[in-house]
Amino acid sequence: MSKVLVVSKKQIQWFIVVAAVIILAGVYLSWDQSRTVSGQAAEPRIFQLVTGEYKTTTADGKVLEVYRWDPGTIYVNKGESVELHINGVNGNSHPFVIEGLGIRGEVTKGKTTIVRFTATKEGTYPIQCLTHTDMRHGGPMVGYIVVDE
Ligand SMILES: [Cu+2]
Repeated sequence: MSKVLVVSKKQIQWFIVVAAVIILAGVYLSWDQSRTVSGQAAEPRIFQLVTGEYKTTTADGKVLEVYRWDPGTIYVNKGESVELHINGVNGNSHPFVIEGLGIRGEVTKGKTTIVRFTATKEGTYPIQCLTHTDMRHGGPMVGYIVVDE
């Protein structure tokens, strides 16, 4: 006994339509996943900074000394992943805050401090050394992170 399978032309058309939908859905889903994965794997943009120092002696023998972040201004885009690699050159210790980003840290001589952030709001965020705050304390050691759209 053998079974005879009777397939109508309409059934074949339906089969082709269903197969096409499944293939297109698979292509769409795999494309969508690969887009998401590459988005998450985005490398941060790295900025190299150093702690620098200006020092001079006035005509009457007074020593003036100021520590600085160098470069003093950094421009980033809103939503981009950023890393600051701050290398301690001048000055033994620079404890700092970045106002508005909720970041605290310290840069010490001969070491690199890495600061990671993604700013979600436009604005200017000061990076302020807590030791060298003004002229009387070897500052102002302040820099600016400018976040644009
Ligand atoms: Cu400092």
